[in-house]
Amino acid sequence: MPALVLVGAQWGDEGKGKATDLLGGSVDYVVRYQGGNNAGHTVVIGDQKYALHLLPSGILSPNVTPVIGNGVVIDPGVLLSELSGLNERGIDTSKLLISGNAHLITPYHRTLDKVTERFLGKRRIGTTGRGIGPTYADKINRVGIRVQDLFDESILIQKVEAALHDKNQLLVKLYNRRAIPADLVVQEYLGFADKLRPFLADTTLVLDEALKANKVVLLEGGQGTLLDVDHGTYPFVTSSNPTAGGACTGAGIGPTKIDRVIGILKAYTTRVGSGPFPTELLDADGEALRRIGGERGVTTGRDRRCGWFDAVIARYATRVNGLTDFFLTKLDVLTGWEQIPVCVAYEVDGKRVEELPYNQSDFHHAKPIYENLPGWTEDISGAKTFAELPKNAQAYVKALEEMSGAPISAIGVGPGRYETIQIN
Ligand code: 2SA
Ligand code: GDP
Ligand code: MG
Repeated sequence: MPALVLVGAQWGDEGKGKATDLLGGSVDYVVRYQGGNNAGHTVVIGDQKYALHLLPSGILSPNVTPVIGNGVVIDPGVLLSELSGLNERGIDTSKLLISGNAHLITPYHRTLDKVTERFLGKRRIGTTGRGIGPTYADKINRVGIRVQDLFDESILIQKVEAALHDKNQLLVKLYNRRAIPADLVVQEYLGFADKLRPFLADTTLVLDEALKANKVVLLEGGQGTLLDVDHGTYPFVTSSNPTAGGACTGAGIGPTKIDRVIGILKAYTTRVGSGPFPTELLDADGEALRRIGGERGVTTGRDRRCGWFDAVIARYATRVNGLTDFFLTKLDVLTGWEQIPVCVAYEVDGKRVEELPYNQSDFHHAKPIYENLPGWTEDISGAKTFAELPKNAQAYVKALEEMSGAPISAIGVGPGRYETIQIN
């Protein structure tokens, strides 16, 4: 079996960490291909809960080789503390491989992220403040620092000086902040070199050899489809490509190697940060979803905005990712509602539209058109098969499947590794 991709079908936090962990027993490599420590992927194994930010969720499966691909942006201090945190809990992280081509987040990227958000005021993106956008901007602008630069002091000095040349002007003159001395950054980053050296690898070559040897490679996305810089709700997006196409560039694998793309889909919708969200609930139902679903940012602790399921978005995710199937998550959170509204289409300027409007203003004005589906009251967290679900829960899943354009192959009924119904 070749490679498979796991991608968030909404605005992130659909439960990708749990899904990756669940597949961990049947895959050989798990690769993060974009994003950085803005991600927060939760895995619950027995009574242990892990929050992973930079490391692929497969790091918790002993048989898996975890890989940080070239498309990821790495904050080395955060990476090392995440590694030592796992080591202290008895997790072996020695198999980790890191691409020498991945870009590094530096203190000036973090500072720029924060000051630009402050400057934007009400128009801010609501970033995680981890320096993600400025680091990707430098990558595209060809002034980024890569992992491999840590191993050549003179190159590192040149690159940091070049990168800081205009940034310090900006910081001092526009944002009224102190300049960041290049030598301090260089000294700090040279200190990371020896600690990262054991993990350094030509990851695209490693993955190619693995695929040739019939190993299974899982490409794990961060964030979600609607946060994609090309296909999301721009500018309220992250600065990378979580969609399936990004998996190819971010891991260095050709599209012909991928035969399955799984969309992780929450049974309702959430979003963190600013930007349009047609089914958002600003009432007691939204509050209840947040409370029951534990909808709080894993990285920043921010409350997540909550709303009903949006089939327009799910159909869009099927289209732009070429999804083969969905894992539907958090169905248990909907237990207890008498009626569950589901957005089947939007009304834009008095007209019914079935597909996500590509025009930003249209999407901002889109009003959800709801259909009410009957709810259920039985506790479903112990259900092991589809047949064990109450009839109305079965009908809810079937309706979502029909509207979303791809089959649902697994259903999450709780946060634990095995609280999942597999559908063949
Ligand atoms: P950034 O920091 O530049 O990537 O922010 C840009 C937008 O992307 C959103 N974003 C996220 N949305 C959902 N979950 C994310 N990870 C954390 C989590 C979020 C947290 O798992 O809970 O802890 O707040 C994530 N990362 C980035 C972000 O909210 C902006 O809208
Ligand atoms: P990710 O970023 O997509 O990995 O998702 P997060 O970890 O940010 O958020 C998902 C949250 O939902 C985590 O707290 C998970 O433990 C939890 N979770 C995942 N699947 C399920 C499920 O089926 N039911 C419930 N109740 N919680 C779930
Ligand atoms: Mg998350």
